[in-house]
Amino acid sequence: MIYLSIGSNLGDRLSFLQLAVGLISYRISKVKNISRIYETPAMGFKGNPFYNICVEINTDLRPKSLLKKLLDIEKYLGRVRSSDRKSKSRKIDIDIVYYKNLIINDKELHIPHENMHERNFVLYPLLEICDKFIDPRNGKSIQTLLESSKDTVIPKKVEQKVYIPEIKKVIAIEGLIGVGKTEFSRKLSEALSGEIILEQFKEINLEKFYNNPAQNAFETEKSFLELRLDQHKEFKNKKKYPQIFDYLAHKSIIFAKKTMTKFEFIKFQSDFNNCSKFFIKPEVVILLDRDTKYILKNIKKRGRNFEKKIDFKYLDLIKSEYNNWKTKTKFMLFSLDLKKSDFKNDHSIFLIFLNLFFKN
Ligand code: PH2
Ligand code: MG
Ligand code: MG
Repeated sequence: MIYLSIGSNLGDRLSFLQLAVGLISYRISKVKNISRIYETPAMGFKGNPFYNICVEINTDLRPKSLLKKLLDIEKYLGRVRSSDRKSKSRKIDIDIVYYKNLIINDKELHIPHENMHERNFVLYPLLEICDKFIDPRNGKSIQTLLESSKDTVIPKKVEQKVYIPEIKKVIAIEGLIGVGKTEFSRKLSEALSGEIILEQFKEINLEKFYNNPAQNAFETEKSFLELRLDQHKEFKNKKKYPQIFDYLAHKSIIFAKKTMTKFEFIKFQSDFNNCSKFFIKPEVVILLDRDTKYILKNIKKRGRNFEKKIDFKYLDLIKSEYNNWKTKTKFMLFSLDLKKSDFKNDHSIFLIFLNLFFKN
C-alpha cells in the first residue's frame, strides 16, 4: 500500500487531477483506489482554494525512484519550481503520504509525509480509501489521526469526480492523410512513456500511386500490407507497453475499397484476410478528425514531393470511406476533433486531448 496526496490550485484544477491520475496509472502503476475530491482554502500561503484527492497505488519502485517519476509528472503538467522553498500556487502537486510501513527521514524525502496528520485536506480523502491502514510512526489509524487533528478547516466534498482510466496496452492512431497521426502518436507516447511504432513507407511507391491511382492502387496497397505485416510480427514479441501505432493495419481495406477496381478489391481483401491474424489488435483506435480543406492546406505546406498530386477530391473520397467504416467497425473507437489546434507546439492543447482520453 502506497498512498499519494494530489493537489491543484491553479488553472483547471479538475483536469490537472485527472491528468495526474492518468499519467500515474500509465507511467507507474494503475491507481487502485481513489477518493472523492475535497476543496479547501490554501493552507499556509495566499492563493486560490485547492482541489485535493488521495490515491492508492502499488509498485516495486523504491521510494526515491517513485519520487523521481512523480516529479517528472509534475513537470510534464507544467509545474514550475522556484529556488526559494516558499509555497506557491501550483497546477499540480503530488506527495507520497505513506510508502507501506517505511519511515524515511532525509533531506529530499520524508515518509510518512511530515505534516499529513495536521492537514485535513490530506486526512479527509485518505480516510475514504485506507480505513485499515496504521501509521508506522505511532500505530494510529487514519480515523484516530483525524479525531486528534488540530486543523479546524472542514474540507468540502466536490460533486465532480476523477476517474481511473482503463489501461490500454495497444493504441492505434488513425485518420485521414495529413490529419496529424504521427505527431499525435509522438506526443501520446511521450505522455504515456510508451513505445511508438511508425508506419514505414516507400516514397517511390506512393509517388507512383498518386501519379496514377487507378493503375497502381493494387501494387501500392500490397507493398504497404507487407511492410505492416513485418512490423507487426516484429512487435508482437516486444514487451514495452503501451504500444502506440500511428496507423491501423486495417486501413489497407479502407483505401483499397475506394482506389481499386471491384475485381482487384476482391483479390486484395482475400489476401488481407489471410494475414490479418498476424496483426496486433489495438484495444482502442484514436480516430483524429479535422476539416478536409484545412488538412489539404497542411499537406501542401509540408511540401513532400511525392504528395504533390493529392487534391481535395481524393481526400474527400478517402474521408467518405473513413466515415462509412466508422459506423461499422468492431474496433473500439475514440474520436477526437482536432479542429485547427496546434497540439504539437502548444502543450496545453495536447493536455486537453489527453484529459479527454483518460476520462473516456
Ligand atoms: N499544499 C501545500 C500547502 N497548502 N493547502 C491546501 N488546501 N491543499 C494543499 O494541497 C496544500 C496546501 C504544500 O504542498
Ligand atoms: Mg504538498
Ligand atoms: Mg510536493
